[in-house]
Amino acid sequence: MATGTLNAVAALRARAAAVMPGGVSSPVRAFRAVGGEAPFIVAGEGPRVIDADGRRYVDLVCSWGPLIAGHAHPAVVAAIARQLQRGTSYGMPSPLETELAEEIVDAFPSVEMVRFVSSGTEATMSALRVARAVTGRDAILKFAGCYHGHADPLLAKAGSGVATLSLPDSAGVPAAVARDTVTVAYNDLEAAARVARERPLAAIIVEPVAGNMGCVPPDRGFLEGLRALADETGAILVLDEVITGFRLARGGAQERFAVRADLTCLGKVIGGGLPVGAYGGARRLMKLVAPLGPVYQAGTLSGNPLAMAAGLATLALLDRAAYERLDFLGARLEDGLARAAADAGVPARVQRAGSLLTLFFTDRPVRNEDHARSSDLARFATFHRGMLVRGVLLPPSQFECLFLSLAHDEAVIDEVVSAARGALAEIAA
Ligand code: HOZ
Repeated sequence: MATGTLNAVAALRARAAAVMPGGVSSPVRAFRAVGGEAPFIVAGEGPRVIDADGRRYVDLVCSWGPLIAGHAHPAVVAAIARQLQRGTSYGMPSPLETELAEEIVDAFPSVEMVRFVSSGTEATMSALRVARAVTGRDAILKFAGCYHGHADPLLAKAGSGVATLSLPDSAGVPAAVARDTVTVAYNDLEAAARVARERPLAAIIVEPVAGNMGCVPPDRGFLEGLRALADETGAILVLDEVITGFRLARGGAQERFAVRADLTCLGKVIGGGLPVGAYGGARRLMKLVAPLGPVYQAGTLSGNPLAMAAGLATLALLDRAAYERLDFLGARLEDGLARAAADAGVPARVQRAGSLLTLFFTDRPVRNEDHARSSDLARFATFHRGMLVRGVLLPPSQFECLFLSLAHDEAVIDEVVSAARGALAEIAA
């Protein structure tokens, strides 16, 4: 693909739009919520991406979370290259799967056995199947604004792209399937308790830190309350740690908030930038999965050796110092953005958990999807465009998190804050 030619991006965009809906492989990438045009990326280097016109951006998307080591980290590239020489897929067990499963079991005390799949969507969909099999119940409880992938039962009030495009839910979901999904507001433990006591639930599924309505941490006691509710009612507590797993801490949100899932869903970081997902839990639950038990689930590329190699190389970088560093960088960015907004006189609120954060254009705490939706979306769009022209690529939606990586350093964070000062000054004017 020719790069460096002025307007290469515009030509690529037109070609893509002719053959792919919206010209993209995932809806938020079409920039519909922020206006302007999505850059076409041809390379990533550490904390930056480069588009087909040769423009460089500080990348705060980080592939929506997997790139905790940054783009093309030498250790990850070397691990993939080594594996590449040995083949790309076997469709048979390989030792790398066991190694990665052992890392996960070691990091998550609630997980004794793991099944690898190819995406977070598959992980949550399969975890629900296990929950339904073990409880013999159909209904599930989810929280508005939490996104658990695009399986039919999980698209109700699904946050992420569904919220970004202002869709109520998705078309094409059978009414019979939708009936079994009950939704209440995130952080509303009372509403969750009411539902769980009224209706036998197979599962309560939640993002322990919501990352798909922007960054919304759990209120104190929310996760512990859900744990107690699941124990009381016999529902399976599914923690969707696709974003938080190995990002907030090695043991994810479960380590950070001292809460235990029955089933844990993982993805993103454990694949080091290659497609992967996983679900796991106690042996008594996971032994229901075929071939040990009657819950069927399979995949040609599941446990793919390239993804396993990239995941293992990434996890090898994530020691205590790495998490301290990510937290430090997150705090620096939080502080810088909050000060920049205050200095510009623009009402804004930065919410953060470790290295994921969101700048909401609102002056009140964002505790749930309604709060997130009531922030000033037009202002966010202006801010997004202002950052892009200043060389900073933000997720193109108020309802997604910024992600930092170990490749972002103090100088890069300061560059982002300085761009934000410019973009916010424009908004204030
Ligand atoms: N909506 C997902 C992130 N929360 C995926 C976005 C994408 O890959 O485009």
